[in-house]
Amino acid sequence: MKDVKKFLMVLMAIVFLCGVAYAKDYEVKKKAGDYDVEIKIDKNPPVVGNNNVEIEIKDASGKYVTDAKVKVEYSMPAMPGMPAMDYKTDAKLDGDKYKAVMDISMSGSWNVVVKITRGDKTSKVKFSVDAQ
Ligand SMILES: [Cu+2]
Repeated sequence: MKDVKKFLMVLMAIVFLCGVAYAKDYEVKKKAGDYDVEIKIDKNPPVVGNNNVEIEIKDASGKYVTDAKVKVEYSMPAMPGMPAMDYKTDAKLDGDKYKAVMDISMSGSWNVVVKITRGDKTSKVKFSVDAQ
């Protein structure tokens, strides 16, 4: 009986810890040209529907970049019975970070490109998400 109790407590602890880890934002940290870019999506994994995206861009000296034009492009290649899907949205500056909403129309693998334009130079961060 004691062992069962212990087992249940351990099980609950594991479930709780997994829940905490699961609830965390989906995060991507990458370098794009001279920038350190950190992207957070408020759903992990990203979902069909609206996903809030927060983009933090720092220059080589660690300062926030707040004068860039930031775009989020997300696409899914064509598959049987489905044409290619391509979406674009502008991320808007909010404080030190850029914010956008990705409205994902179907589950599966999506390619995401964050384009950062400053002057005549564009840097890109590419990653993919598996929307549920
Ligand atoms: Cu598809």
